[in-house]
Amino acid sequence: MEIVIDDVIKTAQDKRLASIAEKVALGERLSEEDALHLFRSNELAAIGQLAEYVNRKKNGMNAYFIINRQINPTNVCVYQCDFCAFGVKRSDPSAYEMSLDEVLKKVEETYLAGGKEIHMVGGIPAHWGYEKYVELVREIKKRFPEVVVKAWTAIEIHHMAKISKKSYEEVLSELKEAGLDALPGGGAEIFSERARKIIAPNKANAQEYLEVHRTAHRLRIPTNATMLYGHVETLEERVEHLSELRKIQDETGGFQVFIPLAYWPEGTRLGGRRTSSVDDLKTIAISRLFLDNFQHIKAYWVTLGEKVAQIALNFGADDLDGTIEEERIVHSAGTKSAYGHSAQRLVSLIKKAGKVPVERDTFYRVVKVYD
Ligand code: V47
Repeated sequence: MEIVIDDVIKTAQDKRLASIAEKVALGERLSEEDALHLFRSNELAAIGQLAEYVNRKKNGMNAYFIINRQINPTNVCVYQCDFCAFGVKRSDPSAYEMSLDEVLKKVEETYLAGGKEIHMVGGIPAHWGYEKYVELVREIKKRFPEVVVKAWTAIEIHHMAKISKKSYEEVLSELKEAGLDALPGGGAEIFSERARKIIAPNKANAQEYLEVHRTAHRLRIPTNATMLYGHVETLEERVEHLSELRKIQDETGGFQVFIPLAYWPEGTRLGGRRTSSVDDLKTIAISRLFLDNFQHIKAYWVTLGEKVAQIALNFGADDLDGTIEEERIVHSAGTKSAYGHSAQRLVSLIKKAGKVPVERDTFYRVVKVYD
């Protein structure tokens, strides 16, 4: 179905929405005030239509997924952020650490099943030295050179720099040399200093997160970006977060995809409530509209749930992430989605959303089109 923006312009009850629709039709950049207006608006269908108009211009009818696996080598973490139910102290009965062999076994299973990507992040244990992070990457790449290693968040990179007394550039160059291909977007949470102080006061701050990504881009390591929303942040703080990312993307062009992450409260010290589906869809759509310099917006089925993720593919998103196999971080916080999905299931979700399923690699190169 073709999306006609004129309908939105003509039928919008609200004048500001009509003028935003005009900007979208002309391909003009939205301002922070525009984004805030959309967050405060109840015109969900119109906002979704505008976002989907932009998405189809950028990505046509394609909706991407990847055959991948998440590996979290440990849940032991010094930071103990209040929004996170995954990281525990080393003394906690649920604490675990995988051996190198255990990690390699998981990579092998994925490789044999046609997997294209290992997404590896974890807690940050005080007793791990810098070499441990490099070794995990090096050993995976040595045994499975065809597998793309997307590993370690900016928070982990910052931590490695701290304990090794190296610069971000040195750490990232050494990891790249060991086989690191890309950085995932985790750890961004929310950039606002006020909100970060409440939910994650101890770990790398926003400027440090952004500097790691900037450095990675300079070294030609592509990265992803995230935003955790639905906890203590205000709508203004969400817009500020998107705006920071848009500025860096203008400078470097190194971000591949933006992933809004809906907060799940179960088992966290922060508590609170789940986001509504309306908020989830609006956040996806506004991200698509505001981040005009990002090619892809991911509807992460783990945090959104499969059904909302499927609808999000008609609200501006063009990617579902992947098969994942065993997601642990958001499951610790109560998500009801599956731990992993078969490629066939993702293909079916995408087809039923009216889109063309496209299997991709980490860098959004097409592996297979399911016509
Ligand atoms: O950084 C932690 C989030 C992130 C909770 O780059 C929570 O392609 C919801 O970043 N409720 C890790 N979310 C996941 C992540 C990610 C996932 C998929 C793809 C990519 C990518 C990145 O999970 C953490 C944090 O922001 N998280 N606790 C929670 N209670």
